[in-house]
Amino acid sequence: MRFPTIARSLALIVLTVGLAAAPRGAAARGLGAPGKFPSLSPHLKDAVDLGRAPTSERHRVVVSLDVRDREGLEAFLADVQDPSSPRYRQFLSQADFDALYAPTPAQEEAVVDHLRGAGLRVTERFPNRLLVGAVGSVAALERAFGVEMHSVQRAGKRHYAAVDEPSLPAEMASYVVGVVGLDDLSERHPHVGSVEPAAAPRAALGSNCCHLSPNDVFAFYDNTAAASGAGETIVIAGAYAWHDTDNTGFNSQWGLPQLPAGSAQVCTGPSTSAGCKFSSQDSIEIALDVEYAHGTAPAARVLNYMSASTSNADFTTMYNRIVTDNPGHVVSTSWGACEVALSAASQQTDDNIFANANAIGQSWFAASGDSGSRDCSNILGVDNPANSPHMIGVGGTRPACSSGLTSASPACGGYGSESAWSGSGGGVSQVFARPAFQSGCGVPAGTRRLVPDVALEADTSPGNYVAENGSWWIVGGTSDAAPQWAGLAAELAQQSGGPLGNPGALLYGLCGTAALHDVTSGSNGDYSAGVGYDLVTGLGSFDARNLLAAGPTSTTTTSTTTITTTTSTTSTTRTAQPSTTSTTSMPSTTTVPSTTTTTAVPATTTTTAVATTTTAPVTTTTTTSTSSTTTTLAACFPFGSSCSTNADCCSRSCKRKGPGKFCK
Ligand SMILES: [Ca+2]
Repeated sequence: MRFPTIARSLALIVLTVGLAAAPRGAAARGLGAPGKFPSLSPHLKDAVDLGRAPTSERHRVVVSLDVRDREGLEAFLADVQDPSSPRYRQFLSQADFDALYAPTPAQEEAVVDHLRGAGLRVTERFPNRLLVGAVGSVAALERAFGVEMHSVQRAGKRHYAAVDEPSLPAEMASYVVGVVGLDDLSERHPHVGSVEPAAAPRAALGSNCCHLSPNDVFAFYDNTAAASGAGETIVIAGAYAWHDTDNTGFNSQWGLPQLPAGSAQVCTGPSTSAGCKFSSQDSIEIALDVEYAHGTAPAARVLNYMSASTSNADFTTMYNRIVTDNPGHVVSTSWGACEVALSAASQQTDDNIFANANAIGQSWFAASGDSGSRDCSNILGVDNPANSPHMIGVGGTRPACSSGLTSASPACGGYGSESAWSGSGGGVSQVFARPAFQSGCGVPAGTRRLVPDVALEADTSPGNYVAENGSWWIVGGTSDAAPQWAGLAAELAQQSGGPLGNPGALLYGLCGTAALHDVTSGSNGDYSAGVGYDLVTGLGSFDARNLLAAGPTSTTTTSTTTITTTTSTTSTTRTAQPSTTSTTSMPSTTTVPSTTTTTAVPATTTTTAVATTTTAPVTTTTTTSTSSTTTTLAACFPFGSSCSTNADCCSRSCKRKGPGKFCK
């Protein structure tokens, strides 16, 4: 939005004041060094200064600590996806990651001490030490970071914002990425392209014909259910709760099993947070996500990790909870914000979290946005976090069934063709460098990260049936596409007998094969789809049967040790290789594919509210909306929680300290 001249000149005053005065009073408090990346909101230049913020206002921030040995971490992430490397698929435990690549305990302790010294309350600490969450008054924030907090107005709304780049004690500047949450000028949005009410599907197909159900996309993308995600967990990273009755109604309508036991909703903030509640307007996103992730991989558990709010600080906290809880191998997010609206510090912080995720074997998928090549107020740009090099960005297509999807024959007959969806987010990142896996397949020359990596059906026409708040809706957007790719990844992980990590190298290596449908027509505005990789649909969409056939399989390789020891021993290691390549001459036997067990259980889920401070015990609130059995989330207690066995602490251990035992 453009502002009148007077507003723009006031906006300039904000910037001028900020630059001239920073860091105001900071030197006196031993501050003076900025973080490694700018934390100020890019939107500050469009905002009108309303003067100093009331000192009693309280805000939540996240201080981000950088990974150690970034080069070593990136080399590991390349090796762990390279079938010729001895580190292939040897993902790290979180404890290994912490020891090798996390900020040091002393660094984290110094940040905590600094925040407390300024009068802030530290609310979150994490095993990977990448974030320290804190809350406090404007006065305390100004003391901690040497900034002035102002009230500002942008696009007709009142906001708050630091008008100076935050400063830190000099010794911290070398390892602090920056501060997230010193303004509320941008927030996360769902990538639901369009929502239209629909009459109950099939019951009134006449005027309502014809939209896609999970069965239709199952047929379209050749999903045979040979692997249906059994034993896997798909995590939805977003905000707002689902209604169990929407899930049960949706699954009954389409003949799907109900969500498997262990499916649950996890609030990553205080249990009273708005982002952890059902919202008749905003829960459409989670409804779409859970229904189509489940539709793609019906035997996989689904967890809804809910951010306390749509703020960047709360989303960052939620992302890191998914990594440090590590409740599943596959994560999908359909929430984003335009790259040009987010600070570099915020984006680097989240990217570090996603790098940790990839290192422990998690595969993350993000919707690439619904505004085509102009993601932000008609400005050429891409969407975050789909732009992260440790994320698979998922764009959108318009599908055409080979037959059916008519009133007379409502079922989709199978794959006909696809063209690019005009809303599919895509383009060139101005923030991130290109990941090594993004090569070949006609990827244009250059050094910047390109978006998206892949695509799937997303056009609002024909659109997908979604049940939410007791009603049926027709929904489109790249939000359709990301959870279905996550479902496919759950099937791949099940087949491979272990986590995939970032599947970028695998997918780009499959360019030109029957595993992927190359999309060659259509445009998202500034870019057109074409042969090979393009900035609208990436590598294209999947053929599930063929991609599973080309993907890693679970193999048991028996290798004789060559080191002479006192006794001749054999060691059995479990490795997996893409079935299309032969990289070893060692004898191998392929284990039987996992038996798919589809268990229909009552779809009641458990809402687990985990206390946000790492020193507080876990509070579990069980909410049952039906009288049927309640499933229970295998709780993953945070660092410092009381525990009885190691299993309580997931990747951590339960150790005695004083009179009790705690997760360490
Ligand atoms: Ca293409």
